[in-house]
Amino acid sequence: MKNKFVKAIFAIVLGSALFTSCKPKNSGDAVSGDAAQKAYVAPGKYDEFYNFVSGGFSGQLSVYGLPSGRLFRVIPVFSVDPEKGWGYSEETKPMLNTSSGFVPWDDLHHTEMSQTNGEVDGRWVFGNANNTPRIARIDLKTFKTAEIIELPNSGGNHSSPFITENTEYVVAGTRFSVPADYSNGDVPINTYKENFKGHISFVKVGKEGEMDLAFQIVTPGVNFDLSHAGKGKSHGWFFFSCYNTEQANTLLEVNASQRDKDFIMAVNWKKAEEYIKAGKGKKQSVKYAHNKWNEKTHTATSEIKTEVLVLDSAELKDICYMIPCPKSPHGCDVDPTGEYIVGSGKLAALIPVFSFDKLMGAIKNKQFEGDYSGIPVVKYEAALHGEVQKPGLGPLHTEFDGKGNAYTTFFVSSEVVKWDIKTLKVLDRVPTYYSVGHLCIPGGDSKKPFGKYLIAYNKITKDRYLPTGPELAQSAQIFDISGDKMQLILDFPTIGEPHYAQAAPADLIRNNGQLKFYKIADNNHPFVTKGEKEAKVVREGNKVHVYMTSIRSHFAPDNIEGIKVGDEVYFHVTNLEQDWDVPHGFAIKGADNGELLIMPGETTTLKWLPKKAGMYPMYCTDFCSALHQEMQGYVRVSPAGSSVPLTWSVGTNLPKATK
Ligand code: K7E
Ligand code: CUA
Repeated sequence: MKNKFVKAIFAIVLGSALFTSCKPKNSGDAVSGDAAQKAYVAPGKYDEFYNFVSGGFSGQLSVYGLPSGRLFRVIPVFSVDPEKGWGYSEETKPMLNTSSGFVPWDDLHHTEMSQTNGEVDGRWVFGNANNTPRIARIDLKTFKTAEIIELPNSGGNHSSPFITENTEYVVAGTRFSVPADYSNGDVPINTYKENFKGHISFVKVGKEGEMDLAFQIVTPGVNFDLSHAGKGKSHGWFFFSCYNTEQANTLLEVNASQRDKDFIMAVNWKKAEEYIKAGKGKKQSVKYAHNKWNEKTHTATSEIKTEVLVLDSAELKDICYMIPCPKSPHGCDVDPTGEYIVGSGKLAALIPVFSFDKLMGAIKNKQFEGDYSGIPVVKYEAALHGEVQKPGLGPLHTEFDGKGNAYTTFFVSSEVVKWDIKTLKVLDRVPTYYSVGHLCIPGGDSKKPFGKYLIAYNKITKDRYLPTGPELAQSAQIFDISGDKMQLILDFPTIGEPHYAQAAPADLIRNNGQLKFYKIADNNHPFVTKGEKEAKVVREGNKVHVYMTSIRSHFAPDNIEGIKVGDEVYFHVTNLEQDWDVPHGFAIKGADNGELLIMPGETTTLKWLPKKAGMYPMYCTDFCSALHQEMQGYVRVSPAGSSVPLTWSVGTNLPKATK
């Protein structure tokens, strides 16, 4: 009892340390002479790497250049973005559909790029939605979200979206265990131990990137935190860190910090595939949305699916194994050879490194210390390669440089520590400003890291930037890691809160067939207007469809009369341009949504509900030519029941309408 109390106090003290973190010494003089030169990318020159950074609670993904830290683009993923009309145009709304309806926000923590043979291939980047569990695929030819799949039986899709070495699967584990969707969830919360279950999802990725929820594995109720696929020799396995193996349902900061060790769960997914083939999966009825963007119709569709195959980890004894891992592990990282698995206990004072070969031996020789709700628990020492002693405080995440070194972030002691994977010796440490979370080395979680730079993503900037009111910037810091010692070369503020990130050589993406514009001839949007002559306005009851075109520097039509209060007006704007980087925008006064930003050759729709009779200007929002400011028009709105005829024109005066 007393011991428990002491433990609780310890947890609280450590908890507040986690909260505040310490400021490293010598924070002022960390930048040395040639840093500016190393981060400098001359005007007109390209960066060496693209950096895809999660936006955390912004729900977006942002794209920066390395080593300049220049921001190129914010890609809307799980959150609406009026800048691009994402979630505001009729075509994009289905992308944010879920089994709970339209969900216009989420929390994106992890990005993961597609791989071929364990190497980053530059085709897609995946992102997770934490809150309403989803996985998105972003197409790197268009830098656009192409697909979103929802995950049933989950709550808090945190250990996601990590992929296997040939992008066979994108894999996700639930953070919150919950009663499965196919069971009765209306149960007392304190029945966690009986009723709450974990589910991990295997989403198959097709040749064109199309996702399909292949199967799930049901596990005991714990919190899955992070994961990574095995690679090379460990290809076919997946590793998930889990905490709250105490199965607490309240005050987790104390109650989920009781056990000395939680687990890394090793999953033999090749075996799971065999069981699925052998018909061992149970069909469960669930509801989840699957949303796809179509590049020909320039429109998203959302389909609600109703079934998933579930394998039971307690029944099928040889797909899941628990490896004890000290103190609420967070990061779970696999080195480029696939041999070493690094667990980072948030409350641990050491880093355990497990050996895949030893794990296989331990499983073969049944070196178990019992089971955890039916899942065999491998003996800690039997799977352990060794421990990094006294590396720092609060290890979170590890990346690799491909030269035998690992780099781990420490939130509490605010530093990045470099250590040797084989000898487990600490080689170097540098302070971060401050409270680093994730880090990224280009290709740093693949078989072939590109090394050179390390980016630390920090939670707190305190005194690093000019103050901006109650909330200060979050930031990234770039270190040159080409030498023996890490060298800080640049700080840059980020959009949203950065968590995990990926980086790839610029050429890989620049030369992957970047789309410059959509061919107007291939535009199959149901409301496309392929030339100005086809522009028209069609009334169907109270619905009015405006078939509109945009080209430098006018809309057709640009004068519309005969719209009435009570109408539902749809502006289907086709951008007729056939040239790179000539979007047009569209906005109309009083519209209760965003603008449209229409790419060349694309058709996009704005829904507008005029509420009052009057004159409504509309205009192009993107400075497209010298006469952009002339790119405008008027819509006349008359009272409901008015007899003003429906007319439209461009370049001619409308006939005088009757009163
Ligand atoms: Cu460490 Cu949500 Cu990946 Cu952030 S998580 S730091
Ligand atoms: Cu089109 Cu401005």
